[in-house]
Parts: sequence; C-alpha cells; structure tokens
Amino acid sequence: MIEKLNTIKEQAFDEISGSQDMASLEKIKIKFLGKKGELTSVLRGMGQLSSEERPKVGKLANEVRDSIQAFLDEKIFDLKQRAAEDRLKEERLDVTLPGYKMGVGTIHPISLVLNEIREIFGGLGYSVAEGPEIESDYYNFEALNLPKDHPARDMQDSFYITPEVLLRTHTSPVQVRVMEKVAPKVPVRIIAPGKVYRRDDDATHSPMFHQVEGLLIDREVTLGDLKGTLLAFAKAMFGERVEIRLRPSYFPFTEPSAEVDISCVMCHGSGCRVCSGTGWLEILGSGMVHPRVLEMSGYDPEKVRGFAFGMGVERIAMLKYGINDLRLFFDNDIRFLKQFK
Ligand code: 2NM
Repeated sequence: MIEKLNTIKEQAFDEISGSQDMASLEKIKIKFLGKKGELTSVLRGMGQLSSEERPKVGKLANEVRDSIQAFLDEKIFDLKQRAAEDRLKEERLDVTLPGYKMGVGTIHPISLVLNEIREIFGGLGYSVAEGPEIESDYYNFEALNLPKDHPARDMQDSFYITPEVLLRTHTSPVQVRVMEKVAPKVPVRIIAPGKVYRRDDDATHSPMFHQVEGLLIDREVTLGDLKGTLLAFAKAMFGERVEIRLRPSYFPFTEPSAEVDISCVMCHGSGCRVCSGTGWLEILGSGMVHPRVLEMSGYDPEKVRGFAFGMGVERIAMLKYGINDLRLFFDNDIRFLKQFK
C-alpha cells in the first residue's frame, strides 16, 4: 500500500508538471483527490490493514494528499501568473507615442478686445464692476436722469419683461449701483464691461452687443482729465500715432457731453472710404457726470465731480481688426473666428 501511495504521488506530480492549462489541472485533481479518485480508493482499502500498519499508511496518505494539493496550488498560481504576464505583454502601451491631436479653440475677437480694454484701464487704476443684465427701470433710466416721460428714452427702445423690469440698454446701471454702495467715498475708478440689449436689428445694429463704460469720481476732476484718459486709451488700443478729438454732444446723464473720434486708422487723417473722407472715426461717447446723477446716487455735487464714457466693443473690434460686417461676430463661422489668435 505504501508503494501504491508513492506511485500515486509520483504519477500525480508527473501529470501536474506536464499540464499547461486549468482544465487539465481540474481533471487531474478529480482523478487523484476526488471522491472516486485514486487516493480515496486506497483509503477505502485501509480496513484490511493491521492496527500497526494503519496509522503509518494513514499518515502517508495524508502527506501524499497534502503534497499533491500543494503542488496543484503552486501550478495554478504559476499558470495565472503567466496568463497575467502574457496579457500585459499583449496589451502593452507605448506611452511615449504622440497623442491624438486636439483642436485648440481661439478666443472670440470680442473677448480679445474686452480683455485688452480691461488691461488698459487696469493699468490706469480702474477696477472692473459687474451687475445684472435684467435691470429695473430705476437703475437703467430713472437714476441716470431719464425720467419716464423723457424723450431720450426713445433713443434706446428696450426689451421689457414687465413695465418696471427690462434688459439693460447700457452698463451705466452698474455704475449707479457702485456709486450707491460706496458714496460718499472718493476716488471711484471703475469700468463696467458686459452685454447690453436694444431693439435694433440691421446690418450695423445687433439686439445684443457689448459695452464698456467707465466712471471716475474725485474731488477735482475736469474735462481735461477725461480727454487725457481717453487719449491714453486710444493710443494704447490703436497705436501711438492716433489722435483724438471731442465733439459736443448730448447724453441725459452727462453735462457737458462729447462724442470722441480717433484719427482714421486706415488713412491717418487724410480721408478715405473707411472714414467717409473725414479723417475721423467715432469710437465712444463721454461727458462730465450730471450733478443730478451724482446726487441721486448719494454724492454731493458741490464736493465731487466725475467723468464717464461708454463704448461699443463690437465697433472697437471692427476698427481694430478691419472687420466690415457686424454680423460676423455672431455667426460663429470658424473660418472667421480662427483668424484671431
Ligand atoms: C456713455 C456716454 C457718457 C456714462 C454715465 C455713467 C454714469 F453712471 F456715471 F452716469 N456711466 N456711463 C456714460 C456717459 C456713458 O456711453 C455712450
């Protein structure tokens, strides 16, 4: 019987060594260790043994079973290990290969110009203020010296949500909100960039466009300060050769008021198609803040003065980049957009 057990062990080890897959290992396990396996049949015959032999044979049978099981486990572990290594080799990635090329977007020309305006006025000590695009009649009109029956309200036909709530027609309400909050503190130096809405829609007017308005309040502020500030802005935006001129104008929220022109970016003043032969291009509106506007927002117009200005960002971008059609900004045609890098 001892012989038989040793033979079983040898045979099992041989077969396990020669096996290359899990299925055949499973068969080997059943063949040697299963309920109807070789080892079991030897154990069944143990009844015939003498009481001296039985413990010895029993001990050996246990050792044989354990060693076969251990060798099986070892082989299964090896097989799994090899399978994992094979998979790793097969699925190997060369992480040094160049990746897929991603299309990189470009910044919209309006955003480019907005960023540049923020940068220029940032350098002059202005900070950026923002406010809601849905505004009350009070902030959009009333507080800017435009009472309900004022004829100048016709200049900016608006999108109304209720009779008292509308889409802002300019970013001036942002300036009013700031003045209310900080008055009577001076100096105030802010720009208010953002989207504004007017009931206009043709080749040169869009119902939504972008504005930047600026406001400065201090104890001594003059029209000369306004002109110097706007000249510095014009030169930074369009080049050092640029000159400006102020023409008298009217806004309800400023007195006096002025339109500001720059010398033509195309012909530098000699007259061409772009400037209709005048040598000048209008770029913004401006003026000294009306005393009533200062007063309504909590400032004493006897003690402080302010200047303010407002520009259309689309118009600035068209002049700066030589764009001749406003609608190009809103068509989202990438052949247009990708030219701005
Ligand atoms: C313009 C022209 C002139 C302006 C006035 C104010 C405020 F709030 F201070 F009264 N903000 N912006 C202003 C003045 C805007 O845009 C063409």
